[in-house]
Amino acid sequence: MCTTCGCGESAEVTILRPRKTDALSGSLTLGHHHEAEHHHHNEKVLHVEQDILQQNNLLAERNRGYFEAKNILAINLVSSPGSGKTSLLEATLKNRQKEKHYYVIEGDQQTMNDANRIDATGVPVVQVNTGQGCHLDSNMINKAVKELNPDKNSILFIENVGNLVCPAMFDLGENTRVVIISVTEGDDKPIKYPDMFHSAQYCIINKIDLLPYVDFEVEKTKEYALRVNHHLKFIELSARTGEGMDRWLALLEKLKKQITVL
Ligand SMILES: Nc1nc2c(ncn2[C@@H]2O[C@H](COP(=O)(O)OP(=O)(O)OP(=O)(O)O)[C@@H](O)[C@H]2O)c(=O)[nH]1
Ligand SMILES: [Mg+2]
Repeated sequence: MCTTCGCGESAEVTILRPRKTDALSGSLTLGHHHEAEHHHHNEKVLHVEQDILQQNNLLAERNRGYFEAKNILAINLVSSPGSGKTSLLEATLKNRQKEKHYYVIEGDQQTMNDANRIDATGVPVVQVNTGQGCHLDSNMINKAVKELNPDKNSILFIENVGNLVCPAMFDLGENTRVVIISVTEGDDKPIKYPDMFHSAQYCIINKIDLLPYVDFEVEKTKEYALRVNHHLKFIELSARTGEGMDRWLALLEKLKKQITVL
């Protein structure tokens, strides 16, 4: 269970069976007494959740103000575990422009593994270990940014904890949110985890080098993702082979120009 957002104490649970198994079909009906208990319990969870999110949003606005004042492009990378967030960052930082300054905040429940990988590229990085927490929040970013003390006009990448659910709810004060889906995950992820795809502006479809070996239809994924967020823009790439990386690097360039105050 996540001790920070309380997501383990799920507010609303619907239990359904597929239509085909007719004899067993339909949702599981909870008894009246049980239902009432659940309702009461849900209300409590909801209030706690609102308080946590409100606090988070206030501090996220302060982070946003700080980024704005220093002309920092802050990008929040979100995905399920193993989609290739760190690999994308490694490939990006190896291609970095010498005149620009880059910083990374790494989020994981445990280990320094990802921070060590970024450190090997020579870019300043801090690791946030969330323990039992399943997402980064604006307070963690506030502290990590103070530790990093990024230069004006720099680019700050925030790699969120691998999780397609909770990070969607937590604004970190970033300028841009990028969701990554890799082709080994199945093309229905956008409709199974709509909040994450709804909250992002860009979607990277990673590991396209593996497309010949897996059942994954890129067009179907895009169609599903557009159903939940019709503004979403896509980049298909392979962090491994470098195919499509030019489009990602061009996007970073465009985003950097957009936030620059002349
Ligand atoms: N074939 C292939 N493998 C990739 C690609 N990108 C990442 N991988 C592999 O996928 C695995 C997970 O990559 P990471 O970059 O650690 O993924 P992550 O999203 O940072 O994982 P967490 O931080 O644990 O959530 C590693 O074994 C990578 O080498 C890719 O484009 N193609
Ligand atoms: Mg990682």
